[in-house]
Amino acid sequence: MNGNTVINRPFPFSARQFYDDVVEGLSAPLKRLSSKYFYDARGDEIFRQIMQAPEYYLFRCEREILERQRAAITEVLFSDTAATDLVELGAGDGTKTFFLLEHLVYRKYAVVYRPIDISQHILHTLTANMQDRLPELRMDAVHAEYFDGLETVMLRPSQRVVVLFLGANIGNMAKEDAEAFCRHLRASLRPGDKVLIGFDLVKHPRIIQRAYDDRAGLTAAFNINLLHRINTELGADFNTDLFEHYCTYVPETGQCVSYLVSLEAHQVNFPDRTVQFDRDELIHMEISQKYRESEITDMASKTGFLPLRSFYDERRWFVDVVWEA
Ligand code: AVJ
Repeated sequence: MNGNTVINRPFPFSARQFYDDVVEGLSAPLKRLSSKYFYDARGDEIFRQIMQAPEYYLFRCEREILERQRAAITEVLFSDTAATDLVELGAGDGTKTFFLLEHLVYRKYAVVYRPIDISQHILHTLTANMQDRLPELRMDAVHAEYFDGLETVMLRPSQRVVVLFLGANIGNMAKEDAEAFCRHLRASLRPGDKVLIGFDLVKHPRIIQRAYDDRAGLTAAFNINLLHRINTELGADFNTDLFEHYCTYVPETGQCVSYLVSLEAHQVNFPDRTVQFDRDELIHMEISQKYRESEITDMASKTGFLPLRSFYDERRWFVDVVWEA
């Protein structure tokens, strides 16, 4: 049971799928690439540096919540001691989740930790870290996209399920997509199952803008790295010097959007086609949606969840909500 290995079921995406997505995105009138492809080994590394960047407050806010309020969070999430599958969507290296897991192990809760991530590389790091720091923790990592992974986990005989969706990962979806996501999540759960979702809250626009435009250029490198990945894995010939990262935050919509801007007219070759770029043409790379409290409550009621409690950091810049299915 406690194999502590990374399980590859089902494979998250094939090179074919990646190629098709990239070609489709770059053929659209407004070119786009999906931020879900940011996380190769190098992307994982850059993201871990972003989490340490002074401008990227999200990580520190949520760490504060999970570190200081883990007892209260555990009480709401695990109201009794029934055996539970603790599923985490987009677990990453588990630095913040560790605080919760440590508490659960210490209090001898009957949980199996089932982290799901699109990056096989980070799951190996996560598994090694947990094995090292919490050897008694029962865990099985699943290399998959969110719902494929969740489906795999839900195939198991009926244990209670708690789903963690931390870090404002939900922000990578536009609001309508996040709503569809929550509806789907609710449909995958049984009444009484619970979720803990991390939302980044609206705040002074400059603070948000800077989090995605750090002085050290980590966010820029994070975006540019996807072009390198496309070169390496799909045989394209992007010249990354011809692209610059640009990001803008619009307070009315709560959307922070990242782009790569083509600095000159040029073309990029793929094995079976070429893609034309105009000067100043954009590639839409990533959305990081920020939420008002009322929007979060609305999201719960529209998607069939009952809000139980909200946990904030001291500055109220970030919230982890517990909802019941
Ligand atoms: C991991 C999706 C939460 O949108 O804040 C960080 C990714 N992108 N800096 C975010 C990210 C640029 C991050 N999430």
